[in-house]
Order: sequence, then structure tokens, then C-alpha cells
Amino acid sequence: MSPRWQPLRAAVLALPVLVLGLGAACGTTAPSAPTAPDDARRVDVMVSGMGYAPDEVIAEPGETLVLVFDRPDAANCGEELVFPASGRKVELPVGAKTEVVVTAPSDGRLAFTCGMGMYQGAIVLRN
Ligand SMILES: [Cu+2]
Repeated sequence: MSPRWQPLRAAVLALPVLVLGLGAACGTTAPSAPTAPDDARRVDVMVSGMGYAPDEVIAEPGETLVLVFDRPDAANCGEELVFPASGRKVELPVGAKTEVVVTAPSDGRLAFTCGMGMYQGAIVLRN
């Protein structure tokens, strides 16, 4: 190999190392929920055998909200909260208030359900 190809050869050898390094870095990054600004509006949502109350949360397009799910008793199947559009799942333990940060869509609605899709709720946009 002539000397003028040495830099290219070095680059080709370095590439797999770089790709592996990036892959490892990405692998350590858990899928993150949106973070709420300090002044984000908080909305309490009760979880019971009746489902979610309220079952519609009004928001501005793109607004980031903190939904505070309160599940005081186990007599319901609300232990798993699912956002079908993204597949995001959140556990709602009994006797706890669970904060879930969500960003309202720019149009349409953002549905959430229990794990079996029986309880239905949604972020709906103010018109
Ligand atoms: Cu259910």
C-alpha cells in the first residue's frame, strides 16, 4: 500500500469502532418521557371502577401537561395506563398519585386507555 492511502485506511478501520461506540451510547439511553416545564398545568385524573374522571382533558395544541393520576383503590383495572398511539405504558400503583407528563398533539386528540382498552380517556384540543 502506498503511503498516500494510509489516512484512508486509518479512516476505514476507525469507522466500525465509531459505529460500535455510538451504538453503545444509544443503548444506555432509556426512552424518555417528555419533561414538564416548572409552570406546566397540572390536571388531576381520578381512576376508579367508573374509568377516568375527567375522561377528557382540554389542552392547547402542543401544551405540555402533568396529568396526576390518583388511583385510591384496587377495585378497578386501571393499573396500567397506555397511550395507544405511541405504545407508551405507565404503571399506576394503588394508593398513589402518579405524575404523567404528556404533550398535547397539534391537532386531533391523544387517547389513553387502561391495559385492556376498557377505560377510555383523551387529551382533546380547545377549539
Ligand atoms: Cu381495563
